[in-house]
Amino acid sequence: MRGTEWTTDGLLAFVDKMAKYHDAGKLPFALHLPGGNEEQLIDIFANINEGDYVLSTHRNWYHALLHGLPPEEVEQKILDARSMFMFDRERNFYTSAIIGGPVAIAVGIAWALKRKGSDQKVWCFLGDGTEDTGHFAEAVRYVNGFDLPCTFVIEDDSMAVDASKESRWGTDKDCCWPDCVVRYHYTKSWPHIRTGNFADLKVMKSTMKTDEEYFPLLPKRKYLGSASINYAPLGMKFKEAVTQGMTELGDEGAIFIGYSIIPGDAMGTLKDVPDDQKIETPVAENLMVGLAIGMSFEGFKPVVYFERHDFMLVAADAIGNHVDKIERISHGEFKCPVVFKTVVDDGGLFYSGPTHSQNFTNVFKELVDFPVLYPETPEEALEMYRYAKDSDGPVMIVESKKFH
Ligand SMILES: Cc1ncc(C[n+]2csc(CCOP(=O)(O)OP(=O)(O)O)c2C)c(N)n1
Repeated sequence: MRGTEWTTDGLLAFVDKMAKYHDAGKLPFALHLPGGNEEQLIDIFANINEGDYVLSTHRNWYHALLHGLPPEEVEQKILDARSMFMFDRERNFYTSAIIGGPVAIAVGIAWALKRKGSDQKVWCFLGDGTEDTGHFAEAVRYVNGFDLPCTFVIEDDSMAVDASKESRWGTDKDCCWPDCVVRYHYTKSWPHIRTGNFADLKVMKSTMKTDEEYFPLLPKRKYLGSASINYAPLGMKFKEAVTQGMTELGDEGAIFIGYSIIPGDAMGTLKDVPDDQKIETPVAENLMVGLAIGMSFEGFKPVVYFERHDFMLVAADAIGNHVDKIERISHGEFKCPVVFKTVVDDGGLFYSGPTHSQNFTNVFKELVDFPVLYPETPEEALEMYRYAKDSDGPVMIVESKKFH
């Protein structure tokens, strides 16, 4: 059942059933009930086709139902602590509990669909609290500028948790966005979180499971190369080996994303990659990673280039909360084989100071579960980029300028 096949009463009855589960203590975790926007959403989903992508939020149940996820599946996922983690790879349904996360991912999917000449579109739903974020402004500007097939729908109840728009911004006037953004106003019929009623704590305690029971850990991808390979000398310098790694990735169709990659060729290392596989982005690090994530959902192999490691901190949300967690929180439905290439400016001529010299390899090793690699020889550099090329998961490779 999709879109207009749903009625307001049908949607309300679904939520009412979940609210009763909550009050009976059967949902011992965070959940956000939708309500008050049934008619608006039924109208909007009349324009959303099967096969289109729908990206949603912590408050995603209506979007899931209207996009055709069977109610019994949505119900089961809610009972399994996946209220904020509702995914369906087959129906192109994606959510995030981190506000501002999905907007950049939506852009990447839309870029991929346009590149493929697809008729599919992307619909990204967000609240006015998410509209507050810089991530949203970057995403809208990119979709508008490149005319990507993506519509952002602001579900504006004028509140972020319990804070009004006026208290957050000094005015309750709507912000002005281009045509790829539509907005509807509504009044939420439930509190921000849960139902507002006391739940039965005894039942809650007996139902409660652990993090790993709700979201089993996936086998860790490990790079074993350095320990297991006796490298034959390549007879090339470090930078030549990196360049060779880029060329091999390019030969397999990888898309290179970042700034200083068309003018500059990522310090010359992309000189043998065709320009139409390079996207010179705005200086918007979170958007760069979102672009990569979204493209990877459509089968592209993205390589995101950060010309200094310290710039990557600006994209910590996209890397730590999304790239690293997508597979686990979606129970393996969505994979994200993104390659990160970055440089630590820690040596040689043109010293650029303490910030750009920082090497965050160990910080990222703590932050993420995927391999974070630091090649020290030309042989290692090429082998690591070959590993990244063939991996079906994310990999980060940190190049020190002192080896270049
Ligand atoms: C990056 C980030 N900051 C803070 C939060 C905590 N948080 C969860 S929902 C929310 C407000 C969201 O408001 P809005 O986007 O308007 O959605 P609504 O809940 O009104 O549907 C906040 C601040 C979060 N999930 N992610």
